[in-house]
Formats: sequence, C-alpha cells, structure tokens
Amino acid sequence: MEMTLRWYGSKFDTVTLSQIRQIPGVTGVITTLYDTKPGEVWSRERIRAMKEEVEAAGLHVAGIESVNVHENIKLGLPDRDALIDNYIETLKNLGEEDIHLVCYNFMPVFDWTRTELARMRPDGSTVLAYTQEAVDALVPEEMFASISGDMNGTVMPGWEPDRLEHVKELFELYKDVDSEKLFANLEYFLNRIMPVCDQYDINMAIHPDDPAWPVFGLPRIITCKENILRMVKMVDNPHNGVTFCSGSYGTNLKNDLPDMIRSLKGRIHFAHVRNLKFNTPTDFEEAAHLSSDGSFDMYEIVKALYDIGFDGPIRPDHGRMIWGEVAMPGYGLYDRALGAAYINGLWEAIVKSQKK
Ligand SMILES: [Mn+2]
Repeated sequence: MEMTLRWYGSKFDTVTLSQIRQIPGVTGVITTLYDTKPGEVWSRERIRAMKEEVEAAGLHVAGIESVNVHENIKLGLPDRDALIDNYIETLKNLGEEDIHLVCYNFMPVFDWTRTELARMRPDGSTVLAYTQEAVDALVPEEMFASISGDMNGTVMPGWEPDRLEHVKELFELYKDVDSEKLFANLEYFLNRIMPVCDQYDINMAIHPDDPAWPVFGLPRIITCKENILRMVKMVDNPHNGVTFCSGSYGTNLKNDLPDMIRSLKGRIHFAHVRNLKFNTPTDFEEAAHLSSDGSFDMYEIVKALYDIGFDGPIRPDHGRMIWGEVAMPGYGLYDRALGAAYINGLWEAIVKSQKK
C-alpha cells in the first residue's frame, strides 16, 4: 500500500503540500481539479500543471478523487452519451499523464450526508455527525442551510452552492429512478468507459454511498456486500473496482467490514480508513482513527487489507478538528496526520508479525 492524503489543490485547501510532505510515510496525494464541473473535459494542460505542482513539492499524484459523474448519466437521460464521451476524454487525458486511479461515486443528488459538521466530543474536538432523526425532520433544501454555517468558509465537496440550487428539479427527475434503474445506468456507464480504462490501465474505484442507506427517498445502491459484489460482477473487468471506505460502509452496523474487504480481493483499488463512534444505530459521529476512540476494530480492517494483498493507495479519511485548526470540516491537517501515522503503525506491525 501507499499512504496518501487527500488534497483539494492550492486554491481551495487550507493544508499545503509542504505540510503533507512532512507527514512521515505519506508519499502521494489524492487530488482533483476542484473547480471543474461534472460533464466537463479535463484538459491535459491542467492535469499536467496539477501534476507538476505536486511533484515540485516532492510528492506524486497517486489518484484522482473525484472525477464526478454528471447527474444525467446517473439518471440515464438522452444526453448521457455525450456526457460519457466527455468522461472518456478526461480518462484518456489522465492516462496520457500517467494517472491510473479514479475514485467516483454514483449517489443521486447528494454526495455524503451529515447533519452536523462540528459536534463537540468529550475531549473538546469537533467532528462530523449524523442522526437519522435530524434527517427525517428536514426537507432536502433545508439540509444545506442547516449545515452551511459550519463549513469554515470552505466549499465542501458535494455541497457546492450551484449544485444545491437545483436540488428541487433533481428530485423531480429522480422520481422514476429506482435502485434497479440506477444499477442499469451504472452498468451502461461502466461498459462504455471500460475500453479506455483497459487502454490506459485506469482503475475505476467506486466510492460507497454515505450513509449506506437511502436518504430523502432517493435510491442508493453502493451500500453493502451483496450490492457491491453485484456491481463488480455485472461488469467483470478488473478495472471496474472499488474504493473501500470503512467510514461509509461502516455507517450500517450490519456491514462486516473485514469480511467485505476479503470478499473484494483483487477489486479494491483504493482505501479510505476511518473510525466512527455509534451512540445509537442511527446516531454516529466521526472518531479519531484509533480503535479505542470509536466503534470499529481498525486492526482487523487494516489486517484484512494486508491479507488480500492490497497494494493501492490508502488514506486516512475525515479527521477531527483539533488544536484550534480552522479548515474544511473533516479535512484539517492535524488529525489526518495522526491517522496516517496510526495506520502506518498498524501496517508495519502486521508486516513484521507475518514475517516471524
Ligand atoms: Mn470515504
């Protein structure tokens, strides 16, 4: 595995590449062209400039998170072929620039959903949190307003203001899309992009839906072992793979995370490792990465990745806001650096204990 950190680019991120370079064991970043819109072609020039900036800091681009999929592709609307053509063009340009990992998701309307961005934990840190009762009490348009005050002046991925302007129209369009239709639209998209992935050896890594159940009545399909195995089998190409995100699959306590990892051997191209603390099955908050701070056995998660021979990029996921840092919620420097060091420690211990 290669330890990485997510980075939004120098125009958008409060964390600098030189800070990331000083986290022990972190050699790559997972980045994006944050100001591109879904459906837009990423030019080679812009991709190259991004790469050169990262490499000048002594790091490398380990993958892209995300190249967002246009809503009309998920909906299966008539213009999807033109939009997929653009997606293919972006993949080709990434491949030509020697970038071989793309994380994406296929969630309708909303990317991840949280009901609080700064819940205080007993140690005084603040974290993202989710409570089903709060979601049930809101209409979707209010969701944005209720949390936007805690974004610390940043624009959070999936919650861009221009996207939220169209929420009502999108809900209308999704009225006829159930989970079977969404699966079919995903299959169509994957079948069309696999040839360019084969040509340039690009691993597509679908991110799970977060939380891993339908929200606001919208269908969600990348939620559990049964569905993710269906997804990798329906387009049975090794380039059709998975981002294993413990914090997203882990929102559903029925998901056995180490077992899911083992069942996806060969198809996990990217890993997000983080911990959650459950207060009730429908109320959770993001914890420190350390097992004892949350509800997951992080050793077992990392051990399962080791056991299947996982060799892709891994990154600590959302961190707590600690030590007075002001940053995009979940994406500060300090707690993610602690997470990277912790995961590296687990990995080193597992590797050395296997050799004895
Ligand atoms: Mn994730």
